[in-house]
Amino acid sequence: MAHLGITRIGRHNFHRVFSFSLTLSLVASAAADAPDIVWQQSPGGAITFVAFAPDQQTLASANVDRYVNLWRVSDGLLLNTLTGHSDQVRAVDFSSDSQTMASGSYDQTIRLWRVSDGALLQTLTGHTHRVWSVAFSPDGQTLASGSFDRSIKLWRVSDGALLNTLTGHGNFVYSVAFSPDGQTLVSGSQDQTIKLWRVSDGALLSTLTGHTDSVRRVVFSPDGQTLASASYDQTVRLWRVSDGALLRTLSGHSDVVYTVVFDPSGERVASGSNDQTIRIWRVADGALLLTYDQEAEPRVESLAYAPDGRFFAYGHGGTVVLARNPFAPALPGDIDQDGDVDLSDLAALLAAYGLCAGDPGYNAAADLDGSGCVALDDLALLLAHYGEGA
Ligand SMILES: [Ca+2]
Ligand SMILES: [Ca+2]
Repeated sequence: MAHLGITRIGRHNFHRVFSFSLTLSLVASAAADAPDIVWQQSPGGAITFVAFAPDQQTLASANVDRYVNLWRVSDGLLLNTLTGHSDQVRAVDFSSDSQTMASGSYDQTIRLWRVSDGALLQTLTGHTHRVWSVAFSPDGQTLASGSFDRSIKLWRVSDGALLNTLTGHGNFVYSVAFSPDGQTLVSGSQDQTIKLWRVSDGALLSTLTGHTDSVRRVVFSPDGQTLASASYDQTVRLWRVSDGALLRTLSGHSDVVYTVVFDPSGERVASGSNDQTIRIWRVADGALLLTYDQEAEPRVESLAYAPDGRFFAYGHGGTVVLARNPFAPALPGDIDQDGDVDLSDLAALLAAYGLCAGDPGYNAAADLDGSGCVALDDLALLLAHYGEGA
């Protein structure tokens, strides 16, 4: 009950701060709010990784207890538990068609699973140390994996054949990710560097230096032009892909940063740290937009944005959480801006129905199409989105 109370207060705080920032064109960065939680589940041991299926039907959470849980995004129902790994599962990723999921484990294997029924499709063996990262290519035909054996391996998904082994990192590989066009692979390592590789032949394209401790996660922006990296040096860094230039260093976390992800718009990154906070930053100028302080809760090791940008998920300790993205694109029809389109919005529209700018009682927020009058087109727009966000 105490937790629910905290959640509720956080949501109110958020709306107050958000309105305030809109009014004064200020950015609220000081408030340590709680996320607006949709659901949370605590299946067992510490959550190590979370990932949404691209169709947003399923959220996967991996944990130290050697299994992966698949959750229904809409309500947090447990759909399946994928067992078989013999040690911690450290990473999961979905194919672009949402039908296949890969998991990487301390047991040195990668497993491919059919999402619909949890059937094990393949077990990929070849790494000689813990697997820390897995990533499907955008076309779903190739899987990349990063391991404590210091190598990156590329596998053919259809038959599990090993296509290439990329070597060059001087220490553990923590993270791998494909560029959106599938041509380039990025990796982050305990050797403090980020490397870019050409997927077609495995050639090393460049090595980005600057972090002063392990690079634990590195990801491409949705447009493929920027990289974000999370490091044990307590910073998040943004890099330009074209020439490897360091664009920005995001400082503020007071302990190691485990993870960083771009939101689907590419305008923000969210980072999770051992300092128990999630921070959301604006890419354009590096401004810290929001800090969620989990306070007594354990570290935040995993984060993911839902593909449509309305939610984000994270693991803290043994709990996997689905929360609303405070910077989600506005829902058409959400007149009172409370995150859903429902009866209160319809009532607000009807109260102003037929009124035009200048009339007493005219409500510009209810004039959804900005025509100057609240009329049938606005009502139709609202009804078309009725029930969304709930
Ligand atoms: Ca509403
Ligand atoms: Ca209108």
